[in-house]
Parts: sequence; C-alpha cells; structure tokens
Amino acid sequence: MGVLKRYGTYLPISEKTPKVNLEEGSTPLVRLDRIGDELGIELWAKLEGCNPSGSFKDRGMVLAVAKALEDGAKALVCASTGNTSASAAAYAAHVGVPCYVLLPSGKVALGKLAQALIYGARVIAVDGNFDRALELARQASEAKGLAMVNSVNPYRIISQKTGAWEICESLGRAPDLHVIPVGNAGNISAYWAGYKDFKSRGGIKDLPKMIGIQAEGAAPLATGKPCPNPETIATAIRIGNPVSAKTAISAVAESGGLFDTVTDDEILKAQKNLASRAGVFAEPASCATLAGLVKLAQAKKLPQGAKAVIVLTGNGLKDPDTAIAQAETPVKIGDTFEELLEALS
Ligand code: AN7
Repeated sequence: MGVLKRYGTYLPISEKTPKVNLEEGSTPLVRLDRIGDELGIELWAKLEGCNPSGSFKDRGMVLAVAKALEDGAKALVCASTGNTSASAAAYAAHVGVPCYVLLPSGKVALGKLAQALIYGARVIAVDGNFDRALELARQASEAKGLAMVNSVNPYRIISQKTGAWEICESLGRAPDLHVIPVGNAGNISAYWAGYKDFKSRGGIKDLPKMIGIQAEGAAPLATGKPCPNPETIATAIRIGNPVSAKTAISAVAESGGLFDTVTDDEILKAQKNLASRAGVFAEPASCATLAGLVKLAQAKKLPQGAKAVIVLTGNGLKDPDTAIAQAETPVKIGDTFEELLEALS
C-alpha cells in the first residue's frame, strides 16, 4: 500500500503532504534454508530489489520527494552510485518535476544508468568519484535552490526506518543479527534507528547486533582509515567518505555488532551462491552481506542457531554485466533434435 500509507502515523507527514505513492516497501522477507543450514543459522533475506525502482532507495525517496513538493521545490538533485539516481528519477517522473543526477563517469552499473535515462532525468557524468559528485550536488542544491534528495536529506533516513519495522512485524521480533552493506552509511543508521523505535513502541523486546559489511577496496568504516580512492566491483558501495559515518559507528557500537570487509571475489561467490542455491538474484553490493556471514562462519565467529537477516538492497538485474562475466556461457547448438539431445546429456 505504499510506505506513506502503511506507516503514515509514524512519519512526519500531515494533510498538507502530497500522498506520493509508487507502492514501495512491503518487500518480501524470504527464508533461505539451503544456505542457512550450511552456515548453521536461520537465514532470512529482505528483498529490497522488489521495490518499484529495484532498490531500497525508494523507501526513503518517497518521503523526501513528498516533503520537497510540500516545501514548494521545483526540481530535484542528487549524486549517486546508481540506485539513488534511479529512484529519484522515478519519483520525479511520477510527480512531474525535473531531476538532475550526478554520476561518477563510467562507474555506474548499466541497468541503473538505463533507469535514470528512461525515467527522463538529466544525467550528468562527473569525471570524479561519488564523493566528489556529492560535493558538487550539494553546491548545486544551494546555488540553484534544487531539493537535495541524497541521504543528507533527513527524510530519506526517517523513511528508510520502515524496513526495520517490516522485519519486526514479519518475524514478530528482531533478528539476532542484522547484516547490511555499507556505502554512504545511511541505511545501517536508518535500520538501527528503526529497530530502536520499534522497541520503544513496545513491539520487540531485544535489539539486533548490527553487522555492517564494506568492500575491501572501499572500507573507511571497517578499517577506521580514510579511503580517498575507493575501488570495488560492487559499484553501489564504491564510496570513500560516508556522510553518515558517525551514526553508523554508534549503531554498530551500541548494538554490540561489528564492521567487516569482504573481497570482490567473496562478493561474486556470494552472488552466485544466492542466485544458484536460493533463487535470489541480488546486485553485488547486496551480496556483500552473505559474503560477510560466510567469512564470520569460517572464522567460527558466527553464533550457531542465530536468526540473521541480510538486507539485499538492490536487484541483480541492475548489473547484468557483472553477472554475465562470471556465469557460464550458453550451450550453442544447431537446430536439430540430435544436437539438443547431446546438449541435454
Ligand atoms: C544496492 O545510489 O549510495 O550505506 O548513490 O545502491 O545507505 O549508502 C547506493 C548505496 C547498499 C549502501 N546497497 O547504502 C547511491 C548509493 C546498494 C546501494 C548501498 C547502496 P548506504
């Protein structure tokens, strides 16, 4: 029914707030027994790739755009590694305002670029990384009076808390471990705030441990060191200077959780594992979560029997190039039944 309708009572909206709705949220929480059994845990995946633009960004974008309209904004701007731009472009199109998106040139997955273009955003490819594009977008927002819809916009984080509320409602409790990929660190901050809200409303007794996973080449929070030149195949989280670093660090500390890193190889293995052994196709950044759990299990640091939720933040179809590059090639045959029989054997 859309996030503003389902959770309106708990969000900062009034009668004056436009009821923007692309039926975002209410995504599936799926139990993955084959992989979970192997790890010795009860494994659940929150399929955020089932949102209208194919990523978790829609949860926060719906409120950010509704409030921008309420405040009289005439146009939106954002910088993005891809998913924020796809989401902003979709909501801008839906409500009929222009949208400018700044992307790190050549470093955005194909599907996300296709989305921003076809939704009709003005796409600007910046010769720099995401962190630089974000600085430029902030300047443009101030100079031109454009509504900034990156997660520096507080409404984004507030509305992304709904993901945690849904998990608690589905499970009837919080998980023991909440495992989430970390880039700009907005989502881990939002989920932690969401779990704490749900507890203070009396909906759950215990809070989860927050486990934030970064790619090894873009891991400022996991290493505690600045990362001026982030690099990873998981382009969504190719971020060196996370805006929400502080709140993410306290989320992990307060919850007794941890940050960890995974390599690109481990991410790709996890992607294949999720697709071929659970029927769930998520983009590389999302698969860092499973890679992180596998790493913990190998180090014997995964509490056996624990209930773990991995947030699969974006749809695998967003990045077909990466999937095809590691997949087997199709078997080619002529057009005879004999050849087909041979191919089937
Ligand atoms: C699939 O789109 O930053 O830690 O500009 O697309 O809240 O930043 C995307 C981030 C995880 C990290 N998974 O979330 C952008 C952008 C996917 C993502 C993240 C992103 P944050």
